[in-house]
Amino acid sequence: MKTMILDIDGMSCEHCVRHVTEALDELNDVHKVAVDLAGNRATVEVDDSFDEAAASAAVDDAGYEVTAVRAAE
Ligand SMILES: [Cu+2]
Repeated sequence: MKTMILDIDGMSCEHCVRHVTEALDELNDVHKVAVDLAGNRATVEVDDSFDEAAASAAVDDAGYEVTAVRAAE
């Protein structure tokens, strides 16, 4: 397990937070999701085999844009 941070554009309210949370929760390699609306990011606990491209695609499909993915410090 590791913790990653996804910077996300396009979230404006709790409705958006729920959509992004659900999109990430559906991924098999994602175990915990915490979306920070004010910070425009999601912190996720994931398997070591985490597929960044698949996670970005899932968020994009929900109507938002992942602008960066990085390991949490
Ligand atoms: Cu919204």
